[in-house]
Amino acid sequence: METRIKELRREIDRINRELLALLSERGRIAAEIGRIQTALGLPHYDPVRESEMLDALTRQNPGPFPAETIKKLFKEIFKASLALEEAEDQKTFLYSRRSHPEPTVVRAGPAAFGGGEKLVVAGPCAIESPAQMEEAAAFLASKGIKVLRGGAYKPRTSPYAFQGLGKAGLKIGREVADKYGMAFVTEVMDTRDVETVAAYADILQVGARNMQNFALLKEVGQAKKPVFLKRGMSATIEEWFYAAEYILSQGNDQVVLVERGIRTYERWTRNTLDLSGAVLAKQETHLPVVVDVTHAAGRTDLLAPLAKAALAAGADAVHVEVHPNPLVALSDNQQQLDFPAFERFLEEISAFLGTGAGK
Ligand SMILES: [Mn+2]
Repeated sequence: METRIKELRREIDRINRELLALLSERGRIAAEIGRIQTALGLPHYDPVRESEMLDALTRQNPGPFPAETIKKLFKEIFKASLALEEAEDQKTFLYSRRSHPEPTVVRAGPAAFGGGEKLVVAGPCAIESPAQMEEAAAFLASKGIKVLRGGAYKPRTSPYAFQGLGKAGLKIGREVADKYGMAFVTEVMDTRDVETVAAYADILQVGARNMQNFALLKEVGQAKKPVFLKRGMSATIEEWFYAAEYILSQGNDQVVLVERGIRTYERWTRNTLDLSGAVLAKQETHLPVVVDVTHAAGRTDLLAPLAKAALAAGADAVHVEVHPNPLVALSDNQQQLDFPAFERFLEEISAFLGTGAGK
């Protein structure tokens, strides 16, 4: 009897090998279909085709397995084939680490994002006057900060709130950044302003409210400048990556992803910092990642703990708003740090910055 079992098991082994060979052949053909579908812009999943195949298989099923078992087994095969087709697609995304295993380093003035150095991006929410920016830049530069922020065009919830100084603000930002050897990052909100902003800024910022402004994404994709792409407050991680793809597909590979908190039911913080989003951005893409703790938290007491967590989790930089006199700031005055508070912030996070800014 035992010899008989051995004999039959040899048969099973042979059939396993044949099944494996057939599965592999099926997988190769499914992947080929997937590539053609991708080229034609057709979806991979076709529920009608799937149910037709299952119907045919249950009709032709000779047993001994019941129809339900055959369905279950083949559904698993279909699922694995679909995953194969979708994985092939992801390879073609420009943002994906699969298509670009080496991390992208984005250089702006004295700063390099994604090259291992941990950076702090800091500055006032809005550019309000030459004196305010001079004071902020002089202080920040003395602390080793290499990237100065400041908004010249401000997206405000109310159309009657301070809208920014526009081109005059850009000039102020450029002048003080040059004076202190810093890179200057500022937001561009309108396709009509991209050329002007690019003439003054080292980094163009696409704000959270514009993350899916596809015309703007294409326009900054054509500007030959690094881009800070903030995650929309209600955007999924995938939508954020697709927004980056818009910029990359225009030939601009200098994209930095900025996590700035997403809108949840929580009211004790302005937004909810999605640290897993930042970590996934590092894992799934080759782009540098910045965590904007100011807009994520909306309150100053959380900035240092969140910044430490972000840097420990692999973020390339943290972004924080600093104002010479936050109480009189024309925007976001509840969440900007004054100079002594920024010094304490830097001290608290310094162990997580390595040899970068703040040391
Ligand atoms: Mn702000």
